[in-house]
Amino acid sequence: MRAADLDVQVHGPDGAPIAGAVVAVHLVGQPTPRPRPAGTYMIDQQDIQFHPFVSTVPAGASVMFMNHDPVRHHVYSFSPAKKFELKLASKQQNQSVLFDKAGIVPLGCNIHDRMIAYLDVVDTPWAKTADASGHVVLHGIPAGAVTISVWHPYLRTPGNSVSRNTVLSESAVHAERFVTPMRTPPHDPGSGY
Ligand SMILES: [Cu+2]
Repeated sequence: MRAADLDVQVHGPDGAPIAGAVVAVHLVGQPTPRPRPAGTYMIDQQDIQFHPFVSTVPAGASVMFMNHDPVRHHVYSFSPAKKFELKLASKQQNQSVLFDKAGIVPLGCNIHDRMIAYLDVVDTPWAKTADASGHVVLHGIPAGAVTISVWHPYLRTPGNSVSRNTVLSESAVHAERFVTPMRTPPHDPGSGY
């Protein structure tokens, strides 16, 4: 199959990179294949924060929750994509949760109100969380028409998301730039942001 690479840069109107933005690609005119979970997906809890602030995981992935704090946490989500709660004793590790349905899963802690994180459970093999420079590279996308979507909890857009269609040509690196307004975070999301 002829494939293309996609290079996406996400930043605000002031030029500041939007770290943690989730970039996802769906095929247009043909079904997007289901993602296959591979490797280990982890959300750490340290210094009374989740790390990372935004995670991208394929539907069907098991995510390991780890607690490095000397206190306990009580992780929960009310998301339609996954309702769960998890009691983690201090320094407790290796409790995993299966995320089998695509959607945004906000995470909170019943004990620490300021602990907030997000999981974007995606239904495509081509999705990734932007690095500190707001940058994502996705490899091996079939050439042709695609929809590129960008999601971040603080985007000031409907659904906290923006998307556009484009056509990827084979063997070239296709570059896209998204400039999108952000709202002020309700609190300091911490160093995992
Ligand atoms: Cu907690």
